[in-house]
Amino acid sequence: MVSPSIDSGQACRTIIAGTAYPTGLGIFKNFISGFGLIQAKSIFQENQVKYYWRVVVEMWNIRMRASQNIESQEIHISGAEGIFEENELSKMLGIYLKRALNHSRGKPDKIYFTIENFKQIPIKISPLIIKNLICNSPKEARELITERLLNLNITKDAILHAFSIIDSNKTMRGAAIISATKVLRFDPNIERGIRVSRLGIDRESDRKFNRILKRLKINNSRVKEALTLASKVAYHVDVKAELCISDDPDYTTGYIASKELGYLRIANIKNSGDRKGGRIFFINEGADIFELINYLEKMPVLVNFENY
Ligand code: WAQ
Ligand code: MG
Repeated sequence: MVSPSIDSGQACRTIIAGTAYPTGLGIFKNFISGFGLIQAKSIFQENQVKYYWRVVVEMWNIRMRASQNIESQEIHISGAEGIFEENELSKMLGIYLKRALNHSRGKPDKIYFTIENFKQIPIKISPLIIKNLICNSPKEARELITERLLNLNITKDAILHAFSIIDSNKTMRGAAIISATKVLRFDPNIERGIRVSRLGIDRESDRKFNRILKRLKINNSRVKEALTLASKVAYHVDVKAELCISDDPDYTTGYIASKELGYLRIANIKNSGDRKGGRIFFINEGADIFELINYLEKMPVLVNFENY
């Protein structure tokens, strides 16, 4: 058996001695150790077997949500999600706490944090392409959204269903999952919706991402988080499109997104001061709802900008 060599090009933090098992071309074998997750990869080069080892740094998912109690009802103020390395946790907790305490929807009286370690290796996906549409009014924006979604074979009934959910007075903290053809809603708790979780930006491409957004003059955490979420959602085979309107009264740019459309930003999607907003996922007929919700909530996904 060939002894393992260290691939210095990978993000090696700790060198671990161990035995590699031949796993076939390009296939990773994962082990959990006290140090973290180890991947041993074998590749064949000129009839030689080489084993490449790397330690995958343990990742953490932070979830924050802030709410206000009004007449015994928990009203959603803000939320945030991300995947981070352990050494980033305290910095990110501070950033999320500041965000929760200074939000345009109001002062929360309860802030929940979930900080969860996971061992599953995130899948890496490419981001949707960013495009911009200048709209002069919410009415014009809705006409345009309708036109684009009809082109994706989403029915008029489904589009009106989506707008009626966004226009309702009860702001959810998650997204509604609805049929792209009929007036049907699938997420089990319609007061809450489904929260897309375990998503983040691949550190290896973060600098490139910042450069791209700087060039577009939109380098801020709101755009980064929305594009990351839209990319994870659109990646699922049964998601036809997403519509997003912020529930923050001071943020009037929203988007529609899909594999075909990309991430289509729409200015003046609502009037300033409007506290209504939400996210809607239009899905294919016959989709496995349980599997889809599991993917959205549980599957760790990192967006990588290397090939953008
Ligand atoms: N999963 C599912 N739904 C969510 C999540 C999540 N992780 N986070 C928020 N939502 C839903 C929830 O219903 C909110 O009320 C709604 O989305 C809006 O959330 O390119 O700021 O955080 O300039 O207010 C998009 C445009 C901004 C960014 C979106 O949304 C750009 C935004 P907000
Ligand atoms: Mg909001």
